[in-house]
Amino acid sequence: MSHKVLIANRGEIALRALRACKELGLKTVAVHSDGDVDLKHLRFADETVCIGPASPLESYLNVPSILSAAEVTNTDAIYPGYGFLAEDYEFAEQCEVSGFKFIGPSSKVIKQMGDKITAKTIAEDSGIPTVPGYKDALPDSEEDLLKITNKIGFPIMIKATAGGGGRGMRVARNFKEFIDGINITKQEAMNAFGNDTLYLEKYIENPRHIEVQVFGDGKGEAIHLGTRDCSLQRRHQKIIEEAPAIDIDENALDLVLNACVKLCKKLKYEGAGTIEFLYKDKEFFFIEMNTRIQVEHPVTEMITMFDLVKAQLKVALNLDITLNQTNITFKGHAMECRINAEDPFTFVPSPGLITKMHPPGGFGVRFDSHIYSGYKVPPYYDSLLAKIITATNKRSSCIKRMKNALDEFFVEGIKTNHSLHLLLMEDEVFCNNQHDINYLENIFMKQFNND
Ligand code: MV4
Repeated sequence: MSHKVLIANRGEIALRALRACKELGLKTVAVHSDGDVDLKHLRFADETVCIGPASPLESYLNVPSILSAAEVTNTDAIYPGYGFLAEDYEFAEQCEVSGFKFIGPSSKVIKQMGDKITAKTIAEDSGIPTVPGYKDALPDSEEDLLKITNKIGFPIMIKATAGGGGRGMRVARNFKEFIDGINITKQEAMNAFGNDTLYLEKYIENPRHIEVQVFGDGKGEAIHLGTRDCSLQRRHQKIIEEAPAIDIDENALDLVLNACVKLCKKLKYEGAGTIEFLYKDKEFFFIEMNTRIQVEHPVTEMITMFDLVKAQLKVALNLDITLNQTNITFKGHAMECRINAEDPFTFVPSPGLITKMHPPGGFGVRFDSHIYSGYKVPPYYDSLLAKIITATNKRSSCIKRMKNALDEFFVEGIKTNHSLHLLLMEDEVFCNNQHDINYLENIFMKQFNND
């Protein structure tokens, strides 16, 4: 039986998925917007379909248009990638109803994890450590609220259950800020998500962001593929990621990895998933689960040689695959630098024509990118241009290899954050792995403030 996969995404991840499809002998349909006719992967797809105008709402987020493209091409399965519709449970549901396999977990699981209180409860039921807090309906009286805040202790983070990824949350450092914060966050959550249910957590100050890659076969078998450290970020946009996370307490890690696998087995989780944690003082605290492939998946692939995207396709299409934890081994260290089309110091997007560019190469260098000399970066989408991934036997040499890769890489015609990455590879705090989630924004970037 031959299969046809529609890739409902763009840019580097669409190319990544297309390459995996071709390796598995799958037919491919690449969809694109009017503003994306020059995307690299379109040239290698069996078929291409235009799904609408450049505006993402009218194309990559346009469910009827994508389903029509699937219909006319006689598609079997839809690959969502990350962003756009990847974690939209209604899209997953509509794919199934229309007779197309959604490549990912069931719409039910996507929906459960999309509700952060439900996700936290599911995590706790599998023995995953979570942040102490309060997730019942909040009382109205200040007296009852005071009892709750006294129990948790300030600082407290107020979070919307429909939020996530940094949206719908606020820190309160005293009771006045707390009362105001409840009201504001409720308002914002109602406006943004149409759901104003809140929950509370102790605010963890300056933690690291560690995540666990999981993978399930949808039938109750599941494995983990270790950790990633994604602490180097700005405004919830990761800049550098690495695998494995290092300097982690072994006992705490062992417990968390086993609990993550238990959760996936219990949910009969299908495909790739990421369980996110805050890590502080040798303790892990669950924050949320992402039910999609992530941008940073290559660093895990480079230390395990487990092809996550091929595995996603295999599980979804019922191709031969057996998941066995003992077959997963970890070797060396991998690091990823996200190259964005933006000013390196103001972070203002910089779309436009790439007049000239040269990719890095060599032993242990991976370049996941859709760009080429003459490609025009459209202004409508995420500014990710390329992921440079280096893999070696240990972190220090990984950084050296990344420096070389960055030196070789150049893009002319538009601004990129290339020079920021070069500075970070020389930064003492980063090189000593002493950074946390606030380091880049609160400390590192301050040296460039001239006001
Ligand atoms: C937190 C936290 C501190 N304490 N929860 C941000 C995104 C969402 N996934 C949850 N987030 C946070 N939750 C408690 N109880 C700090 C953050 C946070 C953060 C987490 C991971 C990576 C980057 C971050 C940047 C700012 C805040």
